[in-house]
Amino acid sequence: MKKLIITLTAILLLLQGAFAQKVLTKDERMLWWREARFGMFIHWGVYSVPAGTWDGRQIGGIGEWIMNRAKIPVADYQAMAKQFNPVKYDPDAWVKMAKDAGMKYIVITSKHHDGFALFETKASKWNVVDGTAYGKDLLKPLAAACKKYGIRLGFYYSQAQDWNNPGGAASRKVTKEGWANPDSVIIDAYTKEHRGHWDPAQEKKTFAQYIDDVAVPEVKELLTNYGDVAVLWWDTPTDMTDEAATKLQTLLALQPAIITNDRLKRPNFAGDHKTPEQRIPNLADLDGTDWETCMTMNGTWGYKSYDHNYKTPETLIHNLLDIASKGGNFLLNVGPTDQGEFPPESVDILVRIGQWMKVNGEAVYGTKASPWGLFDWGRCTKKESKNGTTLYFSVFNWPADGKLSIPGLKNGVSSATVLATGARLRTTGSGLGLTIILPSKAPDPIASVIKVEVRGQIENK
Ligand code: H79
Repeated sequence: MKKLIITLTAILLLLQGAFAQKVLTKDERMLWWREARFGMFIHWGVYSVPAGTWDGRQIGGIGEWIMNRAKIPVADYQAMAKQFNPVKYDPDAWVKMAKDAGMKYIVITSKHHDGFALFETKASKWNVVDGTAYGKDLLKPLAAACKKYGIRLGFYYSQAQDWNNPGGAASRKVTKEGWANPDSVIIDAYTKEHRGHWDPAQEKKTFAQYIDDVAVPEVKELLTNYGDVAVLWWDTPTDMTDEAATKLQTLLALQPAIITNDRLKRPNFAGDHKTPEQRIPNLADLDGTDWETCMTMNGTWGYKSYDHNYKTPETLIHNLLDIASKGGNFLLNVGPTDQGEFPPESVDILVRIGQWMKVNGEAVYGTKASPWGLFDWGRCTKKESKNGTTLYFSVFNWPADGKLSIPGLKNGVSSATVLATGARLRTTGSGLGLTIILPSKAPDPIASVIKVEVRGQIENK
């Protein structure tokens, strides 16, 4: 009897093991992501110390590029890590702000192009534990807070560009304005002959050595030491080879449910989703591939003390609805300070978006693209069930005549309501489409959602 129980237990354990090993399909892995629709990008690192100013000059462009744009020597840049001491870092508060804004996932720069690791690593001394007064892993407590609040956590990792770990790549792009450094001509000639590098310290190893010594072991640590990793967000495949990309891609097996983007290397490594940056694609550009627009709230990803050029909550909510109506995700950035705080403008924006999402989030989460594309008065999303279709019409511009017309909607209507209040609305149908009779005043100054339940599927698409 005892033997039988032991044998049965062993078989059960084996079966369980077999199930855990089951390879997930892409649809299975993408399920939560396609429902989430809204996430937070966080760009944080040593660049938040200079915060856009080097040597008394305000350096143009995006803040996390300051080392490259100002051609800061490796030793000088690394010295700034000593001042990176985010004593006000409160990961619990960060995650709560994301959650209250209606975001379902967070992607944080575990390492940006400056190569600085926000986590404990054995592969390089250039990390928060070994290089700063703060001396603690920043991702561990963030992972714990995400778990607590039910927010998925993903890691951005700059796999190719790395301006501090020797051998890492450096973009060779020259901006229209030229290099920010006054000695631009000399430096430009130097960088051209040195794979974009501007300091001999960057060239003590080959790119292949950098991949083996830093990128591969660090990604392995990220995928091993922080629990479930929802997303691996690669960026800028400068100098990447198929060999290097394969090594990194193989590591993803450590997280069977992980989702990855299209920036590991081009071509041949498409990943799961496309990543339009700072723009929302036109309907004509979409080909059925999953996609996510990443965007800044102001003009920079990494914190710049003097960039107060923030988009309005209205613009950002309209962006989210535009994106959802086209079937994409919105990854909206926050660039915390070197103290570990979200800029106050970002906090205000998140709160305002959260107020809207609390009332109207149903029009975003788990929805699919509009069957009709765009309307001049706003955007549409839809949900399909066995017997019918729910349509969400987010009205940006309230019609002066109090009539919302949806040409081409010929299905029978079960109900039409104001999502925020539940107030029932009258509709009139014709062979051409549906007209919804609206209240005289818009219920929401930013976007008012009209929820319409119709019978059957939408036929014209
Ligand atoms: O992490 C954020 C950016 O730092 C990164 N991707 C997002 C998510 C990014 N890397 N490269 N780019 C974006 C585009 C490259 C822009 C460049 Fe430039 C033009 C590099 C050099 C010229 C902008 C202007 C950066 C420096 C000057």
